[in-house]
Amino acid sequence: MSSNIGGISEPGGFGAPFLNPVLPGFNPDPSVVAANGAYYIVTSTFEYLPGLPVYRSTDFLSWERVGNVGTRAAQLAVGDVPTGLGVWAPTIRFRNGLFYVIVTIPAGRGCVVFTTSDPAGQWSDGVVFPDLNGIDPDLAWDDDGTAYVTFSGLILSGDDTGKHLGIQQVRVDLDTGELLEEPRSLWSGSGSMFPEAPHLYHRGEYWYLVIAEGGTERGHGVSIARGDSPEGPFTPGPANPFLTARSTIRPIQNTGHGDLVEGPDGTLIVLLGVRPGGGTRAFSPLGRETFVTRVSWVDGWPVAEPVHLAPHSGLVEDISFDEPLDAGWMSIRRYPAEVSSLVDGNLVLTADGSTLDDSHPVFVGRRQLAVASQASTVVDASTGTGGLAVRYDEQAHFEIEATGGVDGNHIVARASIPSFRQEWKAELPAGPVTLHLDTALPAGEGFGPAMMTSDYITLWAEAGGESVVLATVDGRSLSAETAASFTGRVLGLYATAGTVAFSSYHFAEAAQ
Ligand code: 6LW
Repeated sequence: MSSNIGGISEPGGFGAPFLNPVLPGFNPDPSVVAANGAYYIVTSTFEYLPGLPVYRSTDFLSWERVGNVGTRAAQLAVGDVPTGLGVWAPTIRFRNGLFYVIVTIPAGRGCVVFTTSDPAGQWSDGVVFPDLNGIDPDLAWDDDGTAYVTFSGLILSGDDTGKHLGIQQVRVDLDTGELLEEPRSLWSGSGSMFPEAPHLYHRGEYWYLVIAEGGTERGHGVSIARGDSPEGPFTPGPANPFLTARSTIRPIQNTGHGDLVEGPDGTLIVLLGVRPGGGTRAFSPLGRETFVTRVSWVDGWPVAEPVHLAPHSGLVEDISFDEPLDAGWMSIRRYPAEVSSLVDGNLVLTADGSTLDDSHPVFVGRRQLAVASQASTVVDASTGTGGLAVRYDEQAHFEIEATGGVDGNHIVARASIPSFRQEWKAELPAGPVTLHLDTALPAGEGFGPAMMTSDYITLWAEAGGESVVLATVDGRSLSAETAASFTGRVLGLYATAGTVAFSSYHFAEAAQ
């Protein structure tokens, strides 16, 4: 068997441990559904476009990115959303031949449901629920076909903005976006903060309400209650949270935001987690990723196995620009096609006055898939300035760039974090430049400042037979815990002056 994420393959085998993360790199808030002989997962994308990637598998081991829900600007309308807002926490479901994705876009369209009969194809324009004030919507139907949206009552607009009403539920008309009653409060967990990410399932004789609580950081966990009807009342499970990594030594932390599914050989829970690194295990460079673990049922209650770490190895992406960009390329608040063009086997970016410090940079990127990695690109910067960056957001990004000229290439490496910036400069001969951005775990053993970080990022360049290392920078500031913009690391190509042409993008996992 093989694992395949946007063209990345490696051998593996189904069983414990799984290949985990299932979806490496920036893939938070996963939701999963089994339909038509396959499994589908969608994840959050915030201000990145195209939005809401759809991943497909038939065996839960080999995953392929088959498309995105948000392929047209008006669907997600994140063109002006503040960083960290945008597309939050989708739920994917299937009923009567139709796939549904319901999602919240805070500071945007609010709660929206999209449908399609082909999850790899085009999704609908979306029906908005203007009166639904909350996040993390779930969709379920009772046996009569009544549609229920169960959601986390974090108030997003009006005088009570920021107040949390716990888990709420409302019957809805999916065709019009109308609420058919006043939202009602449901069981909201065992008392930890931020009850969220509810999912409602009919299984056997019970309706089960699964929620996340404890917040999406180290306290995260998954709790459960059950009742005789989708509206409750719900009786809490005997051991909540039934899944959490809090206060444990486990390599995957923050496990929560789970969605249950019947897998190839038993129940699974798909969830988010992080891989903290460094001496105090404080920094998670890739952000929140998608993991899976097994669930068994004891007396009608789920018991979850710890989430095992079984990472992909040898991940490689070797991309030339002879073919249309695949769905793994993303831009910020704009689509890749709005900021780039493909000309004679090159990805061409034309600067528009913005830089990586701006909300709308000329940037086309892909998820960083492994903590230790080597990324590179070959660029012709003879008519502009462009480079290779790793970013969390407009305040947290490291990059290496070239500005060409007849006398040679001026190379700049830059590290920007909130309130601080440093630059390093070098000169290389004229001609095409290879820009490199390598990430490596701290080398050596023991305890001390050098071992406290998650990784080190080395920025270097080659041209005309010469190479120069400009800087090795501590990577902890580009982590989920420090950037805190809800996203993850995205590696990408950008332009800040004139026009630049990239002829390749290469990413390879490095030995740790
Ligand atoms: C998501 C919610 C959360 O909607 O973060 O802190 C939001 N909790 O479950 C964005 O991922």
